[in-house]
Amino acid sequence: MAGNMKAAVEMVLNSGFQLSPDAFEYLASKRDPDRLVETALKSIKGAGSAPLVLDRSYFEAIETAPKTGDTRACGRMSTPESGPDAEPRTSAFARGPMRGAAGSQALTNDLAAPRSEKRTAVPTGSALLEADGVRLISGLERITIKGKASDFRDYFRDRLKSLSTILRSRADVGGATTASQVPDGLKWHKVKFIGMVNSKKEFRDGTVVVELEDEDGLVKVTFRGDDAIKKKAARLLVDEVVCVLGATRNGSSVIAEDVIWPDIPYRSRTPPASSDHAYAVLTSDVHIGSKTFLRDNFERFLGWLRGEADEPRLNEIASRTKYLVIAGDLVDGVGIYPNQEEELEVADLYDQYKIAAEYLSTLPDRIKIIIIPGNHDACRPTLPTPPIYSDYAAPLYSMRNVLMLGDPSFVNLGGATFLLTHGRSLDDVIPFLPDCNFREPQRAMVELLKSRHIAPIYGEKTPLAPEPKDRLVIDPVPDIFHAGHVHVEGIAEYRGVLVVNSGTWQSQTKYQLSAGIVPKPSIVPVVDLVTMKTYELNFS
Ligand code: D5M
Ligand code: FE
Ligand code: ZN
Repeated sequence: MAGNMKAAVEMVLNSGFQLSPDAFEYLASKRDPDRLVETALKSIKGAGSAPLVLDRSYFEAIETAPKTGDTRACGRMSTPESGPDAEPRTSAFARGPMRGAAGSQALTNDLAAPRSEKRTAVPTGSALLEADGVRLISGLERITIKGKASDFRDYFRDRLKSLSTILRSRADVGGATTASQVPDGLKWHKVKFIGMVNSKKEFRDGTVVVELEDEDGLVKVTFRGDDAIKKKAARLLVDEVVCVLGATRNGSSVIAEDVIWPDIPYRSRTPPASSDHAYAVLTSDVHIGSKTFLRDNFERFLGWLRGEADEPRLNEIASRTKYLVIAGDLVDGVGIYPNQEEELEVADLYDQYKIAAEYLSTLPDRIKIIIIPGNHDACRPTLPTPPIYSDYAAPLYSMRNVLMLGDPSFVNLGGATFLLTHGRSLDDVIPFLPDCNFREPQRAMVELLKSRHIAPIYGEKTPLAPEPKDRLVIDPVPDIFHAGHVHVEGIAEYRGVLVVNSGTWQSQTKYQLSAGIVPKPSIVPVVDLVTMKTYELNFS
């Protein structure tokens, strides 16, 4: 692919948009596709609506628009219907970059990566933190997407490979074949195979039919009969990787008897040698800049961390706090959703980060602050997400006790391995997971651990970057899995892993009111890193 085509595709994907196959072909036939894309992205920025999939006609119209005129109104922007059945699914391995997230996320593209971001290495402060018990495992990668039509095929191939390896490490998956190796034409032949869920259909009588695939083919799996197997079928998410046990019926069709998820092994953690109790304070979704930011509560929280509480026991915990982890949405951002400006108290993104840094600067230097991006932050909208742009968040980058990481990040703090992610995919998985809801996001987080993936479903609200290695696979198994995004605080324990959703500092927004989302703000989970005992401190 010509260099400028590569740049063009990269620009589109990094801005969170997708190209339809015909747009891809059209751009590839042009001498300067990168300039065409640049113009298109600018026009989207000014358009106030949010397309996701850019098709050929869009670029054609941009190109034929009068050069001096406003190109905003030109071109057709196609937004795909959301939902797994909105369009016929093709094999994941044949998917181009046309399937993708719909809706609100695309608006975040109003924010272009600042130019300086491309030239300068991002300072992170990591060197300063090593002496403080901070060991980074991953989270600072900046992977350049090749920009080829085959990127998604390679991405899903890696997802299947990584999750198959995890599955095969289980004793009960031993000897499993892959989906395409299921024998054709043999009747009532016992089979056990691994595949990625390509599609799932539920029928009125309760029967569920799932297609499981690998690169070389797919097999149709029918779930019917007792409640136990139907329950397993109900839990299957599209695009996750599982092992199915069953019997062949005819052709390449199988009746399922059991499903095995990659899952995490039971673990008992050896506490760090130190008996010196160090605490990590977990928070997220501060939304500085929003009119609904609960400033008084947040200031009370910071006051507690500075040791200003009345209760000696609370001051004791504060004095032993070594880490403050912020799992995204530190600020409310700008241009994240339509008419957001009406709900902003601080309309300038630079000012929002300046205020954030002023707040965090009031904390003692001994508290190391780890920050990852959320969908409201100044960052690339696709997952994995590199750290917040250093241009916008410069005041944070200049703080010696702040470590800016990407989403997801694996980082060891005081002997405990944290998996940090903002948790955007919770919006995608919660509606599909039985027994999960937005009032207890920690339950869905446990399901993500079972799937061993941070964003199993592709094509809903969470846009994924087709990096050659699927960094959203949960590996290694963390001691603490920390996310936010849902604005509801909740804690669970699953097979020795502490699962925390850290809530918010924002009261109910207009959107949340209309959608019936009730936030649980100003509650802060605090973890004793030696015993893993947790406390929930309420600052409302
Ligand atoms: O998201 C906070 C929560 O509210 C999260 O569960 C998504 C939901 N939310 C907020 N705004 C929207 C819109 N416009 N569409 C769908 N869902 C939404 P946060 O990332 O803080 O905005
Ligand atoms: Fe949020
Ligand atoms: Zn969020």
